[in-house]
Amino acid sequence: MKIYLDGKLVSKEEAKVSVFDHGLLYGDGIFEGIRAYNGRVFRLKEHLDRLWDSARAINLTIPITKNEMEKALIKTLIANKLTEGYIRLIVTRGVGDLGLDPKKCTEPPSIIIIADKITLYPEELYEKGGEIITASTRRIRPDALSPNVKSLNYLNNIMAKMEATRAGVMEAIMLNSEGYVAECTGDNIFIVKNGVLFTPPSSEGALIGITRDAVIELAKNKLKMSVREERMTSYNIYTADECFLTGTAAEVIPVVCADSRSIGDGKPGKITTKLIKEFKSLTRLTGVPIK
Ligand code: PXG
Repeated sequence: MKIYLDGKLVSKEEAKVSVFDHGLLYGDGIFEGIRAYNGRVFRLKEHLDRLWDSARAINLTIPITKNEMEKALIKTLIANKLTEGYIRLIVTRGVGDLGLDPKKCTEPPSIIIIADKITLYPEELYEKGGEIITASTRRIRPDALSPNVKSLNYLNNIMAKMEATRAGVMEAIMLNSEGYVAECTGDNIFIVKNGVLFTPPSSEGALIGITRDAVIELAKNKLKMSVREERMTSYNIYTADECFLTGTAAEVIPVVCADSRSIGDGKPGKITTKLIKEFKSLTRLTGVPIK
């Protein structure tokens, strides 16, 4: 396995960062999780735009251009002979001292690109649907830290994920500080009610997921559905006709049970199934070629 680290492709063993990197000391840095399908990188421009927005929001200057980042990413995929897989882009604040102040980071931000085969959710989950719970861990308030900054600090999401694991379910709903549904720990959440697709807006604490955007487009353009970004409560989830999650890793995954309530008829919904099919074909036919 070859890892891109600050302009060089190195082995897994050589791919090390300093203990004084503020990415480690403070979670001061940003990342993206991207996927390649069938020899193409899915929505690469959108991922790079989001990474650059995260950087701008935390006042971090990425020391290369988007074009150079794209080239480095493609080079990493080719070096690992991957035409499908998961790509993690990481930019840390860089090496500094033990103080918080990023001005003390004397070396430029570290750029890391890891490309690997993806560990998928079991196929059975897509066919039968999965179960979720509501975590007691709340999403950080969007007025404290925007959910759109994909920072290296995922602690509250990790604590919520541990609650899901402890409960033996695939994911956990995270509520915002007011108790409204924000999203899941690494996925966005959607419901279908009376033929309309609903998902919480970013102002409720949801990351504007790239998969979320793709699914909204597919619902509008291919399924001719009305889509509403609206505040929702647990009640809306429990009484939904259908529910599903979206994310780069999970793609579109049906939810058939939430907090022990069966959703709809307890099977993946018709609209969910159609969206899974549309999303599959979109990922196979579009994207930046790996060459
Ligand atoms: N919400 C959060 C909090 C996320 O971290 C999503 C939604 C979905 O966004 P995309 O753009 O992927 O459709 C994410 C996704 C993983 C993993 O390995 C995924 C994410 C972060 C860390 C790990 O499943 N981000």
